Amino acid sequence: MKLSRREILRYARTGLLLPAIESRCVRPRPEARLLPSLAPLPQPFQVPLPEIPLLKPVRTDSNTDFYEVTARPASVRILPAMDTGIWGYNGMFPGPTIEARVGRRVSLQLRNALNVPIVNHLHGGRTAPESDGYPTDLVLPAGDFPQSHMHDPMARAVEREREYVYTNDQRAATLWYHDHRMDFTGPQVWRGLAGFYILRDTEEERLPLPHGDKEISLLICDRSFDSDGSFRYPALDPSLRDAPGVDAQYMGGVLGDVILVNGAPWPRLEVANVKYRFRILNASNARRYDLALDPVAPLVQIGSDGGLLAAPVSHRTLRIAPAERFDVIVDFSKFKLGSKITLLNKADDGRAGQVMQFDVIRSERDESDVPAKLSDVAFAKPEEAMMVRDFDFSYQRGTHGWRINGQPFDPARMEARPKLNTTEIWRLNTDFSHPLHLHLVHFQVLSHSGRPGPYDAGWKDTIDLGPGQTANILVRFAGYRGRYVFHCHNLEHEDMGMMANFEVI
Ligand SMILES: [Cu+2]
Repeated sequence: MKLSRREILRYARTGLLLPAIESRCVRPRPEARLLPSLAPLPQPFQVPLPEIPLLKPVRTDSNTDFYEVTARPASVRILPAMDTGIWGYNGMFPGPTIEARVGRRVSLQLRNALNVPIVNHLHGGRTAPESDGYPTDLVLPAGDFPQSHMHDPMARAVEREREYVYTNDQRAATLWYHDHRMDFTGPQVWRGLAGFYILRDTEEERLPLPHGDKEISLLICDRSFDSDGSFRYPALDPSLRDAPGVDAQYMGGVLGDVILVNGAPWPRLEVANVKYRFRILNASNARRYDLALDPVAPLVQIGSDGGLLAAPVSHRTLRIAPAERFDVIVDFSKFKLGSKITLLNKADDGRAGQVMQFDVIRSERDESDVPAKLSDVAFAKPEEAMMVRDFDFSYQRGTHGWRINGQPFDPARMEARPKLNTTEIWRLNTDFSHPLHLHLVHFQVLSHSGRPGPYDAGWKDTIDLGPGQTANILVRFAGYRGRYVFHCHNLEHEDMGMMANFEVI
C-alpha cells in the first residue's frame, strides 16, 4: 500500500499507524455516520427563526464596499439551557450576511482571533486566485504556530490578516463564504465558520418576485452537542492545531442529530398567507436533505447555485446536498389562517426528519408574482467543448482515504490545465455519494446517469452524485488564469484527500 507524504505525516502525528486501524474492532466506514448528541435536546418548533444580521461596510468609495470581519471564539445560546462555544465570523453563527451588487467590488479584510489558521472561500464566486481562498493560503493566528503546516511550496502567502477582493463580475446569485483550511475545513465549518453572501442585480429586482421581508435566507445544517452543550465532533486532535482527521468510523462523513436553521434548532417562522422566497443553503458537512412540505405544497424553484433559472421548476421534494443552494417560492395562500406547515427532511426518519415549521398567522394582500420567464440563461453548447476529461471520485480501502483519479490532494500536482475562455466537458464518476464542487466556474449539467436530474437545472457549481453515478458537465473556464481546486463538498471527504487542482492557463 502506498501512502502519500501527507498521510505518513498524519498517521505519524496521531500514532494511528495503519495496521493498528485494520486490527481495531472499529472498522473505518465509508458511509456518513450519525454522531449522537449527549446533551438533552429541545422539542422542535419552540424558538423563532433567527434573522441573520447584514454586515455593514466600514467605508465605501465609488466602486468598492469595504468590510472587516474577525473570526473569533464566542459563546452563544443554541440549546435552551446551555451555552455553546463557537468559532464565528465576528463571533456569530451563522456569520453576518454580506450583500453585494453585480459590478461593484467588495473588499473583505479578514482577521484571525482564533488559535488555528483559517482560510476564507467565497463559494460560487468568480474570484481571482489570490482571493479565492486556496487551502494553504493561510491567515495565521496570533502567537506561534507549528511550521509543519506550511508545506505548500506554491502557497502565495501566509499572513496574519488578509484582504479578499470580490469583483462580483457574474450573475446575481446566492453565494456563501466559509472556511477552507487544508485538512481542517470539516471541523472549522462545524464550529461555525460559514455565512451568506447575496449578490443582487437590477435584472432580478425588476421581476415581481417576493422581496423585502418576504425574502428569507435559510442556512440549514446539522450539529451534535456534548453533555456540556459544546459542539461534538470526532476530531482526532480537538485543538485542530496539529493532526487532521476524524475517528475512523466517521471518515465517511459526520451527521448531527440536531437540525439548525440560521443557527436555531428546528425553529418556527410566522408567515402571512402570501408567497415567500426562500434562499436555501445546505451548509452541513455531510448530510443531504429531501425537503418537502407537510401538508403537501409545491416548492417552486426559481434559482440554483448560479442564479435565476430560465423558468420556474416545481418540486414536491427537493434534494439538497452539502453546499448546494436552491432559491424557492412557497405560496402560503393555499393554507387557512392558523395552519402549521412543517418543512420535512424525508431522507431521515429520526429527529433529523424535521427541519422547521411555518405558522400562517395573518392575512395580507400579495403583490408578488412568479413569472413564467425568469431570466436569459446563455448556456454554452456541448459542441464548443475543446476537451473531454475524466475524473473518478472513490474511496481507497488500503489507505482509508478519499481520492480523485486515485490520488490524494497534493498542492503541487495539477490534475488539469484548461485554457482561459474555453469550454470543456468533464465526466465525473463516483463510487459513493459525493457532492462535487469546482471553484471559479459555474457549469451546466449535460447528463446525470442518463438525462440531467430534477435538481440539475440552471447554472451549478456543485453537483450531487449518488453512488455509482456518472455525470457530464459542460464547464466554461472564464474570469482568471491561475490555480484553483475542485473537490468533494462532503467536508470529511475533502479533508481526507478528495480534492485536486486545476490551473487555468
Ligand atoms: Cu465525497
